[in-house]
Amino acid sequence: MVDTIVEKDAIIVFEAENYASQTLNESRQWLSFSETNSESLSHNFADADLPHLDGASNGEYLEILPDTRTNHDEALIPGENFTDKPGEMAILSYPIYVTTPGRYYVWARAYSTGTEDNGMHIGLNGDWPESGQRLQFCKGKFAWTWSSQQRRPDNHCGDPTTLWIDIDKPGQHMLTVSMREDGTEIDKFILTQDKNYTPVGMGPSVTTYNAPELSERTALKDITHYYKILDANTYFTPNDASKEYFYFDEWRKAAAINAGKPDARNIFVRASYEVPAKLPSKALNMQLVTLSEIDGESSYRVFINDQLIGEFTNAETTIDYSENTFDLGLQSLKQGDTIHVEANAVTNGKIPEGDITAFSRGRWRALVLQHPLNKR
Ligand SMILES: [Ca+2]
Ligand SMILES: [Ca+2]
Ligand SMILES: [Ca+2]
Ligand SMILES: [Ca+2]
Repeated sequence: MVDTIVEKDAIIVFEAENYASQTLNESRQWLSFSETNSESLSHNFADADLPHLDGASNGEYLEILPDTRTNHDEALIPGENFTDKPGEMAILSYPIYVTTPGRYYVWARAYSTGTEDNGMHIGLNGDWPESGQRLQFCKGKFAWTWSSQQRRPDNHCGDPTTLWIDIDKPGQHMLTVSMREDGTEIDKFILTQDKNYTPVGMGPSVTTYNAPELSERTALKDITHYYKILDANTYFTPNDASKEYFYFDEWRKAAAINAGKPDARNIFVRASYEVPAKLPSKALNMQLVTLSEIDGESSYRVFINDQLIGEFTNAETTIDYSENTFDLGLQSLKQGDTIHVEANAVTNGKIPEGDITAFSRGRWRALVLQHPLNKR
């Protein structure tokens, strides 16, 4: 994917070759010439000049071919090798994201080797305003040259910054370029609100935007899909007998047992959730996500009402707080059912702590409800 073109401080800079689409190109096409693609340098279309990669920004540019009118002696065929009508032939489109609306003077960097290969039209959002028509390159033959000059009946070469596009509101716009003369070569564009600005050399760096990397999830990593995540903290409440031992470990995002209290050890501590409303599917798959701990292998029991539906023990681990996902299978739940999750705090005798060894804390993160496989 091509980088997103954006405005930065009232300037928009992009490579001609990074267009998003090309349309109305049945008889003339903008072709890429690229130093990284040697095939692009040999073609069999009518053309009067050699490739001009030397000094091309980004090592690539476009030329509109075939070029069947390279000088005054070759026939001018309107609608084929020339068109004074903007938006009629070989339209390149560039989505640009603008934050500062206003008048943008358009500079293009072109390479011309004659008098019949040095013009194009600029448009915006499907319109081709008079101010964007007939961008003309007179000076700088046989060299990459910037121009913002509009060809006028009384001045064929035009004057600097006489070609512009008015952007009336912030947001996404479509900058367009269409053919005027075949054989025209374009390298790069600059749109600027600064009327006194004149580009030099290859011009400034392109103004593009790359979104920063998204943050990846750190919890429930094995859960590939879900109808609802019943996280321990939001949905589950300890019963009276468990209240004094049960707590939520904010740091590790898990329900836990306060194993610092001797009474809390080696017993099942229960937290419960009552199904408040009708669920969308007759049966949902259930998964319990627990955390392994190095000091003990906690066990878990899950009940729907009085019925035990699953019983698991964390495997021994060397990585503290790594997630385990236990499958409870398809379960039918209805309004008013209560789901109980129980955990215990145990020691495996491996981690000394004072006179005894440390206890695990029966940590678990969530009970996950999933649509059955055929309804994901
Ligand atoms: Ca050529
Ligand atoms: Ca031509
Ligand atoms: Ca040419
Ligand atoms: Ca270029």
